[in-house]
Amino acid sequence: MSLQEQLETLEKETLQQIDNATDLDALNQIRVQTLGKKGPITEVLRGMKDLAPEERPKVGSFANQVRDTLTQQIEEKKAVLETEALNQALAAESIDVTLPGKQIPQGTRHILNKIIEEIEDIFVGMGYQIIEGSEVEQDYYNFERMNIPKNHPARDMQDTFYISDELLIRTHTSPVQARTMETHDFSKGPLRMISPGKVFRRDTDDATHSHQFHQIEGLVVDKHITMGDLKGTLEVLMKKMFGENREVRLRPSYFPFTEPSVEADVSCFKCGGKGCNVCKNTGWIEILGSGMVHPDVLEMSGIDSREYTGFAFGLGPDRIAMLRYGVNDIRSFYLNDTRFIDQFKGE
Ligand code: 2NL
Repeated sequence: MSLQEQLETLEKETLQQIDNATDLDALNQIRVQTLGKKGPITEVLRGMKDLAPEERPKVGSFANQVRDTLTQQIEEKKAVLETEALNQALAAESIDVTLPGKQIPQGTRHILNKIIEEIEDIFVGMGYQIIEGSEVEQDYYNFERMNIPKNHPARDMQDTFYISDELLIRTHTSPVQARTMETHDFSKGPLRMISPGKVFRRDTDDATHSHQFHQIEGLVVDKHITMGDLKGTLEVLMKKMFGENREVRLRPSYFPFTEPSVEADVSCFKCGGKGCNVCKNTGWIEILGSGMVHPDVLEMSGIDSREYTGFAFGLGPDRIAMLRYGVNDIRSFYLNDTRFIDQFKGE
């Protein structure tokens, strides 16, 4: 077979192969095999030196022509296969944007935190500082400084979890206030603070008691602070929490750290005072304990009780959240069951 004939056969066969190629890999293989350095065309061009000189231009130009034709055909086929591959990928990977998306579950604030933050906002608006302290406390700050010495009967009601004889988890947030009173610089102005946080007691857990619950205590110390300031402050708090028409009633009570001590009631937010199931037909809801800071408590914090007076109160956000949202078991707050808090979404 002459070189010319070999090239014709090669062209014919390769064109057929190109036509048959179904993917880019196969096509690339054809290209390498026919047009590559070790391929037949290179081989033919290399064999030209054995030809008669007058044959060389003819065979050479034919070889180039075959190479150009094959190169062009491969390029064209490549474009076709690439388009096909792209269309296939597009079809396989197509996304139906009209399908409903995957729902990302959205959480909600815990109603207990909602109440706490609401109360914080009210007091920040009246110029109070919010101060959080340690849940682990010394017996000294938790009890002694609150006028509850060892063996005082009030320790019975506030038994707690002891880490050692002198270290415990706090039964109220009062130690935060005791610590603040001893460091406050009264030359810079009065002390106005609230301390929200977790507190602990050795209570048997039932619908209204939990061994861990929350407290927000408030404290104002300055010259000339009176029970009138206390009542006015509580009225602002209750009106903002339960409605403008609420009234506050004070009843005598006892706490070791206040003198005099009072129990504060708010007129019922559900019936307005006529009597209903929320206020147990009394028209009033018991809401917090408070009083004038005991002079001994001031003195123990290094404050001159002849010059300074103060009022303090303590309230339970768990109880307020239960009243507001109609929750009848305090333990629901601590179950970590999202079905519970989800009920109050959007409230
Ligand atoms: C209640 C009663 C109360 C206080 C807390 C207090 C703090 C200092 C000085 C004096 Cl530093 N008192 N706190 C006063 C009266 C009552 O809590 O039944 N809470 C739920």
